[in-house]
Amino acid sequence: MPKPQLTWVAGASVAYKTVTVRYTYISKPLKNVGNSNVPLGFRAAHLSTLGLSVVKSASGFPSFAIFCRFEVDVITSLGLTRRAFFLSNVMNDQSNKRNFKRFYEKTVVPEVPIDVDTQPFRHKDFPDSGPHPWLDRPDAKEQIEARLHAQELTEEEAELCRKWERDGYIILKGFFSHEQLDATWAAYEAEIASGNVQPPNEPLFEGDTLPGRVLNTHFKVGKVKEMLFDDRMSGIVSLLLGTRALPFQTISGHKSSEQLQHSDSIHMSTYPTGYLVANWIAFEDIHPDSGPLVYHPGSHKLPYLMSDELDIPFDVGYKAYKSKYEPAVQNLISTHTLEAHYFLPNKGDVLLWHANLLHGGSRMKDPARVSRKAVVCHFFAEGCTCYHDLIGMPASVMNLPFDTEGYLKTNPDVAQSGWDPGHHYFTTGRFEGRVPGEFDSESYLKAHPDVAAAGIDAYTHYRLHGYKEGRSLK
Ligand SMILES: O=C(O)CCC(=O)C(=O)O
Ligand SMILES: [Fe+2]
Repeated sequence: MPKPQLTWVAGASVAYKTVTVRYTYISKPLKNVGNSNVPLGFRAAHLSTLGLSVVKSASGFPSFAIFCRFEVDVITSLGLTRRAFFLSNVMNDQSNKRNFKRFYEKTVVPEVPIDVDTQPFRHKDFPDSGPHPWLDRPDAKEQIEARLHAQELTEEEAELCRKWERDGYIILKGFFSHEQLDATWAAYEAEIASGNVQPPNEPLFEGDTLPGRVLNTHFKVGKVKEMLFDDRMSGIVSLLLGTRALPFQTISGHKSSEQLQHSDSIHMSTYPTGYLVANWIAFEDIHPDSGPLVYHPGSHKLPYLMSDELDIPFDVGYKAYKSKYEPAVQNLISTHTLEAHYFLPNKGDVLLWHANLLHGGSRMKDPARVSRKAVVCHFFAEGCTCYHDLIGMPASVMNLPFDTEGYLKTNPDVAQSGWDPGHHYFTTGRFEGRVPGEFDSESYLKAHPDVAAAGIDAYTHYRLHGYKEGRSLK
């Protein structure tokens, strides 16, 4: 048998993107035996050792394995390099893929399952269930070290995890390039100029002409969407959550929100609790007088303060939020003497905060220095039930069936009340047996032949059973 020789024909580095590494067995050219797509990037690699092993398989025939030890510089999600080794059986293409699957590439599986079709979307109505995010568990510190030791984390990643566990936030310096930020902001302003994006007029002082903050501009501005779906950022959010990140919402703004401190979990909530991460991306150097983001390190370890505890009914949501929730948070800050930090980033820096970290937009101090250009992205974890505790509604990512027009048509009392139809249905209507649209017996029976076969009246069936079973209307 000729001495096996291997060369690797590999990749020019494509920073931060998946690259393909190909290595070919040249003494006997086979197919392209190793062709592995790795999630991050290789910068350089060399083959260091090679071994041939012959093992007897269960069938009695020998099977061959050619082992190579590759040394590679892996570009991590932060753009840092780490020397890694992997032992690869080049006869088995799949093994490389397995080697590079990160531990957080999975979704949340709640310990107590719920029926999302009948579940009210209030924190108090969900079971008290895990799993908790890995960095919120009592053994988080040990887990970080164990994963570092097992080379599942780089030292840089471990340091981010340690800080997240301790302080509930991290800052990434110079994460986005000035070119990307300028192009994104120009695209955002172009949509404003054309009238496609209409910022609310929210003057915060006399003579304030800056546009108000806009929700979900990523639906209209492709470049904002690119930032929400940025691969490197998703990698970091996933690392912090311990599961795949689900990009959810963006808020773009020219100035401070002047919003009092809060935890995002009352606005953007998850079951199980705690699977939210937000990032705040600075589009310019932020001046201390412009009303910078204020946050309280360590406050993420306080118990989650949700609507039920303050007796906030969903139908008075924001009124009670102002009169009960915000004072309660101010109270927490003074009782626990929580230190206030102000985020004074340079353009391109990003601050990421934990689901329960208290933060807000501080007051502007100087009308001549109010520009504070930023985009905030909010991420959930895949697999959670995502909702808005304050208003008792599912989050749009839940994609539950609801037909606004049909609901208004069949529920004239709702139409007359002026209540938002979706809000009425999800918080009240469905518990009164109302249906999420226009009910048509014929299409219901067609969609559910078992109901037709049983000879039960379609509408009666839906109200008594179908809705609880999550059956579709048609
Ligand atoms: O930028 C601010 O002023 C506050 C942002 C905030 O609280 C959020 O987006 O969750
Ligand atoms: Fe917030």
